[in-house]
Amino acid sequence: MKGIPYFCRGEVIRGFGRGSKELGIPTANFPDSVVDHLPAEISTGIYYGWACVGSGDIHKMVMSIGWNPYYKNTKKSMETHVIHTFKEDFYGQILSVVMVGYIRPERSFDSLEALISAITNDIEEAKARLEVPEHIKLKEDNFFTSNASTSKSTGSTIMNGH
Ligand code: ADP
Ligand code: RBF
Ligand code: MG
Repeated sequence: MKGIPYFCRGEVIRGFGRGSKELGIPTANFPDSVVDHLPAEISTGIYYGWACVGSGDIHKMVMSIGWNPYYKNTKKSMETHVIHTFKEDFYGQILSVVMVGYIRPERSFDSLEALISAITNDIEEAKARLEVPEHIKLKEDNFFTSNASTSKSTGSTIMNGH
């Protein structure tokens, strides 16, 4: 898969407010500055990798990149579901992620239940696929420990392949 691993970070902004959280799948949305920096070779679809909020712990994640065909969005988005239960929301904080693998293209579904069940499968897939030395190694990358991840002023810093 071209373009990955791909490292990026940015501020967590308010998303579409569709109540993903109520469905048990909150997704932290990146601002346009991060979305617009995505290289052309990164195709839309569902990715998995590692994520960390501020200078916190590194967790597994799944990310959706694209137009959410189920909702027919007109704007491309990057939404990350961190596979961890947080005590509080983290709007305004810096989310650092590395995308390490691709799961599937985005698609539309006949019902919200079908969308949720596909996302639940993606989460299980991500959990399993991340358990290999090649991916675990990236968790230790100094991208996650460098100062930038704790600094708000570097909110839209993009780093790749460094
Ligand atoms: P929005 O439409 O504003 O993105 P969501 O319902 O998708 O709203 O909720 C996303 C917000 O939930 C995130 O911005 C973050 O502050 C919070 N949140 C709590 N737990 C998680 C998690 N495990 N993964 C992603 N975001 C989470
Ligand atoms: N939206 C879609 O329209 N089609 C998809 O195939 C799709 N897959 C997703 C996979 C994951 C892992 C995540 C986190 C989101 C996905 N979404 C998809 C985005 C979803 O529509 C959005 O998060 C909603 O706000 C959930 O209610
Ligand atoms: Mg969201």
